[in-house]
Amino acid sequence: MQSKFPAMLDRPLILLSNREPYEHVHKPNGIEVRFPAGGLVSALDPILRRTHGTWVAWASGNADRTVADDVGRLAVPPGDPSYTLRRVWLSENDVEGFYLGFANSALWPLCHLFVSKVDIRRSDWESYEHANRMFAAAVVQEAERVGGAPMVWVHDYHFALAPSLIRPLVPDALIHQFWHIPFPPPDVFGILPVGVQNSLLRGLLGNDLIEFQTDGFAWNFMDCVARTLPEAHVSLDQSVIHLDGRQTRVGAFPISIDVAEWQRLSALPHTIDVCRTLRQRYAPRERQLVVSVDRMDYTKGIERRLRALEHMWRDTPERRGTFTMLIVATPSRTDIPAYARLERDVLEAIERLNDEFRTLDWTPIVLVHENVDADLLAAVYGAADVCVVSSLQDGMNLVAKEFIACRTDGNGVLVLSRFAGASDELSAALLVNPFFIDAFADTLAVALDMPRHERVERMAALRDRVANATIEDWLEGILVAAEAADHAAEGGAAAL
Ligand code: GDG
Repeated sequence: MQSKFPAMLDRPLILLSNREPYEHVHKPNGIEVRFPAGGLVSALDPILRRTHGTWVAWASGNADRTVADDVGRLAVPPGDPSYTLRRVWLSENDVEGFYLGFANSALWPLCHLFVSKVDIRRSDWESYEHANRMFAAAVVQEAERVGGAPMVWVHDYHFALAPSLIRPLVPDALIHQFWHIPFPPPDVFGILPVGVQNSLLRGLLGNDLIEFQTDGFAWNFMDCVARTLPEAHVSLDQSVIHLDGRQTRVGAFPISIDVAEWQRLSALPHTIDVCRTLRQRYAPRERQLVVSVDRMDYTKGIERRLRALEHMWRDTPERRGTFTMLIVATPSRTDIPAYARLERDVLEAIERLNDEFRTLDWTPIVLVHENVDADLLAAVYGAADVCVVSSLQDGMNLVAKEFIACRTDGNGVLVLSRFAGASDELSAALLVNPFFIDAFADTLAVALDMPRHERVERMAALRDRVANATIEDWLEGILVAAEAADHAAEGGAAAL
């Protein structure tokens, strides 16, 4: 494994993300450790374990202070420590303005093209600036602690300003950023106040390299820079932007999963037992099982999925009772009104559909609305005849890849939104437009009726793709590009 990361071994790694990989919370029986759900943490924790670096993140747990030292450091994973977690404390005001406010009520909906959900408040923006300064200061401190010329790897839309704040204070650092979510086209980006647009883009251009999930998002970013910052020089054909005597490279690096880990989870005796129980309970005899796994987020198209099911059961009554829909929807950002509304609407819709279509021996939709362990997810993936990913916009979508990795039996159908970044790679899935409800229902029917030889053929193609583009391959690709950006920066002044 180590041999795949030669470049990273040269520089100590400091990773910055909003979400921390381990959160400590007070429980009646003492302090409990939680592993927050979400694509970012699932993808990056294995990398930190292998590289023994430092992860700087927001201390979100109410017992986080108790288990960290005075500065906020502790060794993780608990019980088997291999890297340093540096926690950053945010006040309630910071959480409100930076996290719930500008990051998740302005940037998140903006980047996912939900313009009607974008809320811009001056105080949220000021809070975003303040939080970026605090996290950047923590990164600088960690850089001083570890010494040498670090590789600072910033993650996501919470920290668009951090790179240009860190750069002058750690001049030897190689700084790059992975943008996990879509990047919007200029017309949508232009909804932000002009000063905010400038700050965000200039902040991001403090990076040596910016990694997006797809070419489309990388082009959107370059387009936004070209239109917003006339003083920047954007070279589209070379994917390089020059500004203020520095250069930033831009590229597409589709994220993936730890395939071996998901295969290990799916082979555990406990997982196999749960898988069998799920089938006995929800898919007895000829009945099929359709599953979905998401954070409860309006970008994931959960409501559209329910509408497609309703359409199908109403229009083709003979389909009733032929399959059960198991929805795992993990609570997420419940303090934001749009999320609280979504949760209420989804729960109501499920209750209504179950009331309307249920029979004596069939409950149409089963909802698991809690954070579950990864081995249970592996059991859900393994038990499914069909897995549905219906995102309205999605940077990548790891669930699609996890489902494929868990299908060591070579069976199972993936129905995948063409608005998820994953659809660029997973063309052997049944691609669907979740906005077009009739066609969505038709595609579900095709998935349910697919002959075995076609399921197996498609799954073989999907498994081939995922096996050849794992999280290690993703990391290697980024490190090679970061190293190239590093060398280019050394000779960069001459090139200008
Ligand atoms: C962002 C981008 C991009 C879900 N519920 C539970 C749980 N999960 C895990 C899944 C999967 C992850 O959360 C969800 O990943 P996604 O990729 O679907 O989505 P986001 O959280 O929105 O992530 C996305 C990703 O970043 C990576 O770059 O793909 O486009 O939006 O790994 O398994 N995990 C556990 N319990 C749950 O209840 N343990």
